[in-house]
Amino acid sequence: MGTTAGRWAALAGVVAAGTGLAVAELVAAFVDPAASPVLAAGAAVVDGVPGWLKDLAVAWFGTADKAVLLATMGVVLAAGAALAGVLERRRPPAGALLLAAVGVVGGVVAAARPGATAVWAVPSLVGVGAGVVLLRVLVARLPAPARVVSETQWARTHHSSDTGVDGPRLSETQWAGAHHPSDTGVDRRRFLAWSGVSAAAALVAVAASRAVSAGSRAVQAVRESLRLPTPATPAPPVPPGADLGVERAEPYITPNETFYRIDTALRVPTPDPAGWSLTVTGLVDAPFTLTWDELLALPLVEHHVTLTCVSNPVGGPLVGNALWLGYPVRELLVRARPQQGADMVLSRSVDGFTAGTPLDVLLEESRTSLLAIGMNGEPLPPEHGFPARLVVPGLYGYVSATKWVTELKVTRFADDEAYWTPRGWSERGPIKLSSRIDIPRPGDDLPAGEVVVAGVAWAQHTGISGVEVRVDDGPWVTAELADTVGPDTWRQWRFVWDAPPGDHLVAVRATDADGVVQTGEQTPVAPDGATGWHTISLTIV
Ligand SMILES: Nc1nc2c(c(=O)[nH]1)N[C@H]1C(S)=C(S)[C@@H](COP(=O)(O)O)O[C@H]1N2
Ligand SMILES: [Mo]
Repeated sequence: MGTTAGRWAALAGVVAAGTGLAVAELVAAFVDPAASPVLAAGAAVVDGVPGWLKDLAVAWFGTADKAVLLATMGVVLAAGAALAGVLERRRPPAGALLLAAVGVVGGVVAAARPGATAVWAVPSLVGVGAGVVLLRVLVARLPAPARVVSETQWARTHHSSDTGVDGPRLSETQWAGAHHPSDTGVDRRRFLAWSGVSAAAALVAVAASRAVSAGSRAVQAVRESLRLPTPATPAPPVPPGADLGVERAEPYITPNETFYRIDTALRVPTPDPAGWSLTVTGLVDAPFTLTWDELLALPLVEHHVTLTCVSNPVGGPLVGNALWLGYPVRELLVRARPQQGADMVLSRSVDGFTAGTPLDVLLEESRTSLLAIGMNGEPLPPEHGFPARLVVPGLYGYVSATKWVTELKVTRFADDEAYWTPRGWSERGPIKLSSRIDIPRPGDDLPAGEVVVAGVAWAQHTGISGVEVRVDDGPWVTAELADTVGPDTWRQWRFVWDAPPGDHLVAVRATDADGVVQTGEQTPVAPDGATGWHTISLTIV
C-alpha cells in the first residue's frame, strides 16, 4: 500500500466487501436469520477454537467475549478486504479471486452448521458476487500502478486538488486516461460516488435485514401474548425468612433481567412455539414427539432451583435462583421406556448445543428435573431458552440445562459425547458446595464498628446446613442462615462483624446438609468447577 492510490484501492476493497457482506446479511434474513454468514462464521470460530483460548477469552472479557469475537472478526475481515483491494489494483483479478474465495469458504461454513441446509450457502454466494462486481467497478476507477502517471504524481495531484495547494498538477483526465482512455475524465468523482452509493446500499441492506429478521420479533410477540398454564403442582410459598433483606445483597429470587446468561449462541435462537416440538428418542422402546400444545396441556409443576455455571470462579456471578414452571423430565423418559444399558440423556438445542445428563439422575423420583417453559412467572425469556429448556437441580448448566431444547436422546456415555466434553470439560458435572460474600463490596466506605457481611451459599439438591465467616487468622464463626424453600436453592447468610480499623481479610465457607465442610483447596473452573473459600480484603477506617 503506502501510495495514495494504494490507499484508495484498499478503501475500495473495504467498501466492496462491506457491501457484499451487507447484501449477504439481507439475503440471510430471508433464507433463515441463523444463516447469517457473519454469525455462522462466528459460531464456527466459537465451536472450533481450542478450549484454552476460549477460557482465556472468557477470563479476559467475561460475558463480553462474544462482542470481542465479532469485533475481532470485523478487523480481520476489513484487513483482508483492504488487501483484496490493493491486489485487485496491482494484479487483477487477484483481489476479486481472494474475495470470491473468502465468500465460498463462508458459504461452505454456513452450510455446514448444525441444523443448516445447503441453502445457507446462498447468502454468502450472493453477497460475494455483489462484492466482486463492486470491487472490479471501483478499482477500475483508480489509476493502474506504474502506467501513464506515476503513483507519486497521482498522489500529489490528488492531494493538491483536495487541499487546494498548488503544485504540479495532473488533470483528472489524465487519471482517467491512465486506465480508461475513453472515459470523460470524471473517474475520481465516479469512484467516490460509487463508494458512497455502495456504502449507503450497505446501510440500507443491514437495516432491511434487521427488519426482516424481525421474524424473531414475531416470536417475541407470541411470547408476550402467551399465558402460562396454572401449575397442577404449585411451588410451596417462599418462607418470609428466605430473604434477609440485606441492602444491596443478592435477593433470594434472582429477577429474570439480572439472571446470568451463558451459552454459545451469537444470536439468540427464537424457535416459534407453533413449530416447536420435543422428540424423545434413542435407546427407548416408545419414542415420541411432544408438541407445544401437548406440553401446555400436561400437568405442570413449579419448583425453585438455583442454576450454576461450571465456569463460575470462586466469588463469581454465574449463579442465579428462579422459580421454574415445567413438566418433569422423568415422566417423559418413563413414557419413552429407556432400554437396558442406557446411562445418559443427550439433550439437543435448535442451535446444535448438546448436554449429557446421567439417565439415573433424571429418573430420580425425589429430584424435580424439569422441561421448563416458565421462569419467575413469565414464559422463559428468549435468552434463557424460550420456548423450552431443561433445569436439573444439582448439576452444572453445561451438563443439564439445555436451552431451546428440541430433543432428548437416550444413549450411553460410551457412545455419545456432549458439546463441552471434547473441549476440556468433565463428562459429569455435579455442582460443588460453594459460598460467596456479596457485601461489603470493593470500594465500600467502612467505618469501624458494626459491619454487615452477607452473601449466599449453595449445595444444590443436598442443601446448606451452615455458613461460617473468618476474619484474618481468627476462628471460624457461625453466621446467621436464612430460611429456604428446600435443598435445591441457595441460602442467604449474614454476619455482623465488630470491625476494628485496619486492613482485613474476610473469608466464608459453608457446610452442606450431609455435614461436609467446603474445602479451602483452590482449584480452577476447568474441568469440573472451581473450589476454594471466597475471601475479600477490606479496609476499615
Ligand atoms: N442451547 C444451549 N443451552 C445451554 C448452553 C448453551 O451454550 N446452549 N449453555 C449451558 C450453560 S454452560 C449454562 S451454565 C446454562 C446457563 O443458563 P442461563 O443462560 O439461562 O443462565 O445454560 C446451559 N444451556
Ligand atoms: Mo455453564
